[in-house]
Amino acid sequence: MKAHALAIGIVALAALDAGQQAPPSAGTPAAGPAGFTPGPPTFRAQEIAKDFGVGYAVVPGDVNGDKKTDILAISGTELVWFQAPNWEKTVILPAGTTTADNVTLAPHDIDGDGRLDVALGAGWTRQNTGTLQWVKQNAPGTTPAWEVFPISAEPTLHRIKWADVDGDTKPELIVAPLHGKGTTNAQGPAARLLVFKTPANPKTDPWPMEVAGEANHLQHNFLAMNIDTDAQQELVTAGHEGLTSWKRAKDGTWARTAIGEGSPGEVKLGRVGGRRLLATVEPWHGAGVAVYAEKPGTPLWTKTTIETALTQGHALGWADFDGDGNEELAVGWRSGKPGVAIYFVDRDGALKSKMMLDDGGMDTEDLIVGDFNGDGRPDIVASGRATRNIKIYWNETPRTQK
Ligand SMILES: [Ca+2]
Ligand SMILES: [Ca+2]
Ligand SMILES: [Ca+2]
Ligand SMILES: [Ca+2]
Repeated sequence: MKAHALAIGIVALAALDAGQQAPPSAGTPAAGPAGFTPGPPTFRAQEIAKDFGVGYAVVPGDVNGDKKTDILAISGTELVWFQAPNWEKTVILPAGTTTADNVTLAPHDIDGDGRLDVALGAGWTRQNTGTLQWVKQNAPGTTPAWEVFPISAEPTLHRIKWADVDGDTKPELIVAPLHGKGTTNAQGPAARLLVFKTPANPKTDPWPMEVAGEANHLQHNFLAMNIDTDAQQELVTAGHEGLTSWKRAKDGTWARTAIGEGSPGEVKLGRVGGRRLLATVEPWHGAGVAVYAEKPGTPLWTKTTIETALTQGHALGWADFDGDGNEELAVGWRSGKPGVAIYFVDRDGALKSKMMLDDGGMDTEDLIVGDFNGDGRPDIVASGRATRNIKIYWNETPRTQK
């Protein structure tokens, strides 16, 4: 029975992908990663947006407060949301509202009125711009439904996230530009890492800002996690200098520690066999995927390379897709023959197997994991660059394990 269900799942995915157009750049497809084996997780793809433009980022969030997790997304020009469970699209900010391109977003109820707001980074494609603003969701029936308020500006602003780095239970807005100010052709000073505190009146008050540090080049992404046992979160940046953790002391000074060697460009936290693993794309926009295993007693996590043949690896996400209690790693890449695949590793970070999820139909710019239909099985949402689409990959793995 199980093998039969698995075969149907693979056929369904293959049929869906057959209808996809090849990305415009495809002539002779570049050789891609090899060595894929079937399942066991089964997925059904649903395309919720076509002709979306460059799908720079997707994030989860309950926009309308009905306890169902919706999906927010940005193209270069628009901020939109897709409402669960039917994924109807609503434009929050139409083209022309922000300085093109939108590049990063982080939902949070910024003014504490119970309605989800959105912090948004834009100005990506213009020289020496980089704008930071928040988008307030007004009460239902109000015109306008959403309003934009500026926060700050930083050249090459690239990734933002909310994290509680001082342990006061209220998250700060963390901002990571890709480069330092004045960088040209990737040559220049290190990029800053910035922390903004939400003021009492975020519509009118200035947002207090702290510089956590200025040490990374090609600071492509970061995450927040609690590395130790205190209340506050630490930051882990992925950049040319490797994986670096950042910890704030009570006096507002920051200490940084190298925790992973290499030159990674993305980073996501997973757990296998009770051990924490950090996955990266390496190098920045590169062909490789590495997994770093936490090693008690030493700051440096142990690195294992599990993939070397991607074209422009760009997005990662960990979840327990097969229900065995260990997380697997979803990986998305772009250009050449793009795609999404799932990698199975052991608790040391060594590759056990990998399965293709989308072979050519998703030029992956961003990817998130989460349970988007409340059935207890983690799904995957990805947004495309050349394919200009957004897909949900519904996890339909039979619940026979665990
Ligand atoms: Ca909702
Ligand atoms: Ca709000
Ligand atoms: Ca698993
Ligand atoms: Ca699900």
